[in-house]
Parts: sequence; structure tokens; C-alpha cells
Amino acid sequence: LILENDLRNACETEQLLVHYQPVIDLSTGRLKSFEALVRWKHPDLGLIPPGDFIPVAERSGLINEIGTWVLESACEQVKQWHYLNDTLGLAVNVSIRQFRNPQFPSVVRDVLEITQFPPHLLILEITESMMQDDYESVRIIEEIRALGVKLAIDDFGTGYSSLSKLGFLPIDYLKIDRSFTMEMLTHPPIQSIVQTIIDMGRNLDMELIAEGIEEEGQSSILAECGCQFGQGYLFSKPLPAEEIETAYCLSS
Ligand code: G
Ligand code: G
Ligand code: MN
Ligand code: NA
Repeated sequence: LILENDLRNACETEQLLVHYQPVIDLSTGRLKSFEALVRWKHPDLGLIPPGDFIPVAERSGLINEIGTWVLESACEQVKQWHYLNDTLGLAVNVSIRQFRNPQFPSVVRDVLEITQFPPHLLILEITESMMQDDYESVRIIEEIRALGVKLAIDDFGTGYSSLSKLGFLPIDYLKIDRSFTMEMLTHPPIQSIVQTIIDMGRNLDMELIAEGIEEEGQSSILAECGCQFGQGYLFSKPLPAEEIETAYCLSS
């Protein structure tokens, strides 16, 4: 059982760290970007996955502090890697409580300024349920876009939202949820749905990223269907920065 106080202590004693999962161009095999994924290195329990503590962070409001820390750490890290590859993008997950914080656009602006991270290489991942077309959401999205930062819809196809919102909100990337990737080879109707998501995204000038690619066959069929980018264990699991540097020759 994870308690708010343990998590607060983890933030203060620097027990959080960021792992990075590469995103690959499926047609060329080129490295496009990294997704930052937070972990908690607990002194007794070992590495705790975000699914076990992000909900606690959301309930307690600590997610604002944790989210800002992840954003700044990851921008700082990838900025270092830009000395060797200055086209590398960075995707950071944003939870609803961060996104709905009226201060959020200025937090992002401050982090970009402090780290000197190029805004057009930063992708903020939100989920379908956060895409509301109320005045406040539209304002936040427009302020973020005005900074030059990109937006992605994470886990696309699994949440509850009406498709019409995609036509009103300026979104750059759709991330196809890994449940589709995993079943598309064995269930023909799932492959049809994936093709439809890809076609819709492309018709709306969005770029597609498939998640959870574990097999070569999934990668090639996604590329054939017109999905440009992908991530998953076939390429790499999320790794600590030092291991990324070795695997992708990013240490100077
Ligand atoms: O890496 P892993 O599969 O355990 O991640 C599980 C989930 O935790 C992911 O779906 C991701 O959305 C979420 N997550 C990972 N890192 C962060 C983060 O820095 N902030 C938020 N809000 N969610 C994260
Ligand atoms: O919700 P979000 O897409 O941010 O979650 C990403 C999560 O998916 C991470 O926790 C990561 O560890 C996990 N993940 C990444 N690639 C794969 C994969 O190929 N297979 C499985 N099962 N999980 C993956
Ligand atoms: Mn994500
Ligand atoms: Na996802």
C-alpha cells in the first residue's frame, strides 16, 4: 500500500527517476524520439512502476510537483543528447490534474526557458478523456500550442470521447493503444480498426505512433497500413539514461 507521505518523502529525497523508451520511424528504422516514463526507486521495495503511484500522486495533488520534475529532468537530459543528435524529440505524459491546472502553460514555458529545450521537439501526451471542448481546456491547449509545443493523444481508441472533438482541437499525434497493436495480427477486425484510425489521423494531418510493438510482423503491417512511427519491446523497453546513451551512442 503506497501512502501519500511515502511519496512526498520520495520526491524530497530524490527517489524518482526517469526511464526513456525510443520511438522509431517504422519505414527507415531511424530513432525519432523518446518517451519519458517515471519510476520510483524505493529503498525497500525496489523499482515501483508508475501505475502503482501515479494514482496516489493524482489524488493527493503531488502530481503537479512530480510532473514538473519529470518534465524538467527529461528536457535537461534530452537537451544533452542534442549535442550528438539535434533532431531527437521528447514525449512527456501529462495527467489530467496537471493539465487542468491554470498554471500549467506557464510551467511548461518556464521549463523550456530554464532547459533551453527546443519547443517543437517537445510532445505532451494527454488522454482522450482530457480533450474536452469546454472553454478552459481549449484555452490551455491554445496556450501550449502558442509555445510551439506539440500535443499527442495517448492510448487512442480506448477512452471515452466523441470523435468530433478531434476536429476542433489542434492535435499533432495520435498514439494507437497497445491493445490494438497486440491483437491486429490475430483478429482481422482489429486490423481494420487500426487501418481506419491511421487513415483518419492522416486525413486530419496528424502523425501516427503505434505503441506496444513486440514483433517484427506487427511493425511491418503497421508500416504498410501507413503508420509512420512506433515503440515497443521489439525496439527497446524503457531504459535508464545511461543505458540509452550506450545503446544509441549518445554520450559525448
Ligand atoms: O512505464 P509504464 O508502463 O509502467 O507506465 C504506465 C503508465 O504510467 C503509462 O501509461 C503512463 O501514461 C504513466 N506514466 C508514466 N510516466 C508518467 C509521468 O511522468 N507522468 C504521468 N502523469 N504519467 C506517467
Ligand atoms: O500509457 P502509456 O502509453 O504512456 O504507457 C506506456 C507503458 O507501456 C510503459 O509503462 C511501458 O513500460 C509499456 N510498454 C512499452 N512498450 C511495451 C510493449 O512492447 N509491450 C508491453 N506489454 N508494454 C509496453
Ligand atoms: Mn504515453
Ligand atoms: Na499508451
